[in-house]
Amino acid sequence: MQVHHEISQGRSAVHWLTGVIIVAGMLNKQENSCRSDPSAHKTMKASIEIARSQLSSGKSTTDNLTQDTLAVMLLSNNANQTCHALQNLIGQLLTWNPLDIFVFSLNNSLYTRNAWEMPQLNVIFMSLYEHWETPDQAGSRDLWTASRFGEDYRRMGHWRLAFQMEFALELGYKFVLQIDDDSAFLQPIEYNLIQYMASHDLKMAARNIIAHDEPDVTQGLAELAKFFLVSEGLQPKSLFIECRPANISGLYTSGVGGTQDGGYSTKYIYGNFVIISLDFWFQEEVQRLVKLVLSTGGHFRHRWNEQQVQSLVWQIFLARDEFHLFDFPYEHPVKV
Ligand SMILES: Nc1nc2c(ncn2[C@@H]2O[C@H](COP(=O)(O)OP(=O)(O)OP(=O)(O)O)[C@@H](O)[C@H]2O)c(=O)[nH]1
Ligand SMILES: [Mg+2]
Repeated sequence: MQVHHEISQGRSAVHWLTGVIIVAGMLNKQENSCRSDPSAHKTMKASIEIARSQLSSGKSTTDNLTQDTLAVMLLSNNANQTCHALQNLIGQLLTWNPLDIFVFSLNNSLYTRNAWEMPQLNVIFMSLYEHWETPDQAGSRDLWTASRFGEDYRRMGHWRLAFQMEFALELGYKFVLQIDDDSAFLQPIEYNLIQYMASHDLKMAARNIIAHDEPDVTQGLAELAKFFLVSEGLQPKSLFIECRPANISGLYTSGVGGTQDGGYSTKYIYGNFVIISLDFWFQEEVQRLVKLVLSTGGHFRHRWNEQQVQSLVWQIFLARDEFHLFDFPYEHPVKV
């Protein structure tokens, strides 16, 4: 893939190498950092204010710069994984991609109220606190299916759907990179991802898509999609390609009631690397679907998590050429 462009701020290899060293040192130092006031984080608004003040004390950020900057949303409780992920992002992505990296954690040693300052990069550690929640709609635990997936794993999916997008939108970003702390770019990405997305009019992009999810983790999602399409009077852009028969009669949870031969494939975008346009995500009809999902609690109860829901958004709202599958060398999961 060849993308020709200009980067407004050139960054040398020295910069990112320096960054790697600083990040490693910073994570060590933070073992002793003070815990910030939990009550300050309780609302989305409070978290946005904290992030905003940290951004303003970090690298100079104008509205325009924020719009050209990728908001990287990294969830982690593990200092080693976080350090590895930051080193990888700085080493492989930063040269061509202006980044603000938000690390959300419950690990005291990982967050601080002070933005970490580096000339062309903000790494902002945020506490998860009240945002790491089990929604009321999840109901009691005995209702949850796919019991091998624990509560924290489901909270991760809920947080990605209910918190991270709005947080980035309010801060003025145009694109979110949702990435795992065990994701790794194996080579430098020598083009600008936002410019690539914008110039191709792409709304979502991923690095991997998987043909089927595990059979018991999508219970009811197809039926909810059917309700949404019927009640909204919508024709999906590509969802029926994933149904047998390839129309609304094939939109059902496969395997329920002895119907293994047909139904929804559950093809999904792997959630460890996803870029989403916030203009797209916050379109009214997309939000109606996201809010419908959240109101049912099915994403938590049945472990649809964010990845099945984001995939449904893709298949309902995006034409083939509005979604992109990158093919750069990449690995997940990496263990450090
Ligand atoms: N803060 C926090 N982050 C979590 C927690 N559980 C998962 N995450 C993060 O959520 C992201 C996805 O979790 P993973 O365990 O990598 O999920 P996965 O990729 O589906 O599973 P693997 O294939 O095993 O990597 C990672 O960045 C994790 O660090 C948690 O309890 N607390
Ligand atoms: Mg992972």
